[in-house]
Amino acid sequence: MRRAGWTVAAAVVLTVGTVGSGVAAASTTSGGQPSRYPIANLNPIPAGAERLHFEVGPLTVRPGQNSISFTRRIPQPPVDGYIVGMRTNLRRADGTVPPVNVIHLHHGVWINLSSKDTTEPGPERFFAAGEEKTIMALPAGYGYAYHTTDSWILNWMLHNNLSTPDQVWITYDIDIIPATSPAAATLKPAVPIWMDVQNGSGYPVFDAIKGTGKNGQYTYPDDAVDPYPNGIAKNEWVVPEDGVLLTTAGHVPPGGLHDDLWLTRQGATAPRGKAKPGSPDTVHLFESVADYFEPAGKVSWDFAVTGTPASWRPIVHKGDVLSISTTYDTKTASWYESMGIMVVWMAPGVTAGGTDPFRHPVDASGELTHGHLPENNQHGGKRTSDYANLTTATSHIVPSGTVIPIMDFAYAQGNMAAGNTTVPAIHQGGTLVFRNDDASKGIYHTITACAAPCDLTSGIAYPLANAKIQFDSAELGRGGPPASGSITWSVPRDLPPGTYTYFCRIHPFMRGAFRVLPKS
Ligand SMILES: [Cu+2]
Repeated sequence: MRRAGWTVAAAVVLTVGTVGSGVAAASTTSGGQPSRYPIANLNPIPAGAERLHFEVGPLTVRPGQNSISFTRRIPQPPVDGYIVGMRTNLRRADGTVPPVNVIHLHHGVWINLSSKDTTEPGPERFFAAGEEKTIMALPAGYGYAYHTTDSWILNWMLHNNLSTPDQVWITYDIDIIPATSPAAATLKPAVPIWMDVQNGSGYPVFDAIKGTGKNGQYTYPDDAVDPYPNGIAKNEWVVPEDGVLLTTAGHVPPGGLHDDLWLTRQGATAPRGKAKPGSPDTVHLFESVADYFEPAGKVSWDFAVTGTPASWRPIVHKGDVLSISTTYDTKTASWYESMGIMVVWMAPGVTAGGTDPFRHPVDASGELTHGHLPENNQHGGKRTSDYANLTTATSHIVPSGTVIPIMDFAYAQGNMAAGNTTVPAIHQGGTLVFRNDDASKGIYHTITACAAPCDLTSGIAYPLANAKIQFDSAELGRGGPPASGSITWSVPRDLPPGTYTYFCRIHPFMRGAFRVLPKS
């Protein structure tokens, strides 16, 4: 089963014009790894456009917050017009951008309640970014029609990695060509197509577990076992009318390697080397690559994604099926609650100037939407005396089923805090039960295996879910996603003897250990 539909009101057909141009600048990054891709120069404001700055806040971020919220009636442009570019960021009261290892924008989704979404029932999702802070820019000649009567809301998830409260503003800059501008008269309308490997899911995530997939990479949904149990391919959308695609860039969290956009046309044959393996009628349209500046590898938010080059203009036909897949690195670590999203922009009813992707390859390499960001400079992984190496600590044997409370951001037994010298131990076949006693305060914790001794400083690249034997409790808490719905988690009974170190994925400074002893 596939979802189809075109729910946007018929667009006014206007004549083509050129307004500004996207110019690629030389690749420059500060710190970390050099970029393999050119960085799009998106600083110039397109001709005829105005750049408007908006903020939502102050937003109080509770200690350990990792919940999903909505803000209604967010600031909007004061004039009708066409939006041609958009970007987002966070700021504190003093104007600085918070370091990503302290507070990060898990995601922001800008939603227009006055228009229907193209790929899901519900209001229109027209812009989104996570901590990778991808910038959206439409190619010259196209714009997203905006009316002051539109009603916007913001769906946001801010993640406080620390145990202290904080306050931030979500900022967004919009490049808009006012309707009264002569430049507006020549624009063609563009509409957002939300493509998502878990489109329509309340919390659109999946887990990419270390060692799964092929050759150290895991592609969703292709490598997943029964990714869509009710038979709806959530990663697909049937194109309701002819048109051209204009631009896209992907969203992935750390561990993500690339998002891929595909087009299936019944009876067509993709050009040589451009077909999806095993599907000659499915052609590759674009690969949005996560290019890591992170010195520790493909493991942190220190990356940017590539967006389509300015010349990208695939023609799509009514009845074609657009689909998305996303690929993660599973050599190094597990990546829990992962995503694969691409907001694709389309000009409905326009095919002039486009390229038929079944005749000529269109999947040229893209351009990064920005370079290395200074808020990503705290990588972690350095030696510290803050933690005790518990792999050599003495055991204190506890009965199987012993409850270990988690309270005030600490594991009650086996806490890796400096000075602790013992770990709780059970015999093989037994279990320990972790219980999150902070859950009533809306604070979620995890027990996630990390490679022993897991005792280095916290940062965006440390610790990782990189233990030899993987386990993860999910986010212990109630109240809906991302919480698992349970405040307890039991250690798997099949662990072989050894000392196991773990951390909290939400608060990476939280570390602990337990031991499994041979059967007595
Ligand atoms: Cu925690």
